[in-house]
Amino acid sequence: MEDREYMAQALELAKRGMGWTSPNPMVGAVIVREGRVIGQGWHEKCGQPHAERNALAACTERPGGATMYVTLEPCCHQGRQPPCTQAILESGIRRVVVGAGDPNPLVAGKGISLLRKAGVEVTEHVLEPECEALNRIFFHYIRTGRPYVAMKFAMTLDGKIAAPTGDSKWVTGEAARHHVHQLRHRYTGIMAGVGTVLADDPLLTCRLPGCRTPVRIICDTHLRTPLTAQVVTTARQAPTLLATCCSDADKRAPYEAAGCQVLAGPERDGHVDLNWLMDELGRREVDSILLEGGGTLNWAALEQGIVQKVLAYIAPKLSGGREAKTPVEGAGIALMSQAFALTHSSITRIGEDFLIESEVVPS
Ligand code: AOF
Ligand code: ZN
Repeated sequence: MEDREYMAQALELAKRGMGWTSPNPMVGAVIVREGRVIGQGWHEKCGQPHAERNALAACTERPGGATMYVTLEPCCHQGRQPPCTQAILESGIRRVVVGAGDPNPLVAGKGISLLRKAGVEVTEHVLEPECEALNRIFFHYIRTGRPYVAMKFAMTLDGKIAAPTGDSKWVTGEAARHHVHQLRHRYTGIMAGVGTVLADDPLLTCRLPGCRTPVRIICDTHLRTPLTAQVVTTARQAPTLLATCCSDADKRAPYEAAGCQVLAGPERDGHVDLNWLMDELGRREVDSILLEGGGTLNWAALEQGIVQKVLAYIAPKLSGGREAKTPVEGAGIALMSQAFALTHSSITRIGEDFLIESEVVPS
């Protein structure tokens, strides 16, 4: 087998950590000697051993002289875990094949040069685009200190997220809705606006078995979330954070008593300043957010430049109605030439519906 094939195997292993490793990356490692896989492992959970140590621990033969395939540059710093470079050197591994470099400033090429200086042969950039794509969230978070934001919405083919009456159960079919729950498992936070809470009283949790519970972030400028809303009454089972501009301690107290965290900050255009909020959430190790906003919050998020990805579920049906809600509202752009540009678009069929995924071109 070639380097690329073993790296593909390491990538598949890395994906097993999906949803559990944040704010760490997903990493997989395969150890090969004379065409035989003698050990493999992946980073299973943040705070637990890295992929390289798991692969070494799983070796069925002594790894001296073998080759290690790893999707991310081995770390050389002491974090929650000891440096992987040290484990590699102690094991006697002779060659390391790396997928992507680690942009963490504590590593950033130093892991690879340390191995080379110690006499280990290092081959870089094997399946690099795939290895980078796997960790878009980690790469964004480690570079900016802010969460990677994916805007998700479901609409009819004529661009409505609800009927003119406001009814929205359901725009997409069961398969697409199941897919959204899988997404919720992958993101550390789910964000919605108070308008969505008032209209739908959503639970905003992941309801798949064995799923991680995301933190629910509600943008609520004037603290209008009802104390009877599900996101408040269930705050002790799944964390809820209310982001507000209201600094009135008396108004905040009942939410805090119900187990919610209330973050008060500056206002921008009459709403919570989303750039401030992203900095605050990044500091709390929220590396990723699934934005399930209505049109107002979605527009504000786009306009304030905090969105990295768009996930549009499109149902092959028509609603009509001039007043029916659309996914992105606000003032909108003046000229089509000013539209937010999207790139790397792909389309997938999910049941009867379609999912278009695109990345936002930074402006
Ligand atoms: C690797 N292999 O499997 C992972 C790496 O706090 P720690 O010790 O877990 O370190 C986290 C950092 O280590 C993280 O920011 C990233 O740079 C790297 N993650 N490195 O060699 C792994 N998960
Ligand atoms: Zn490591």
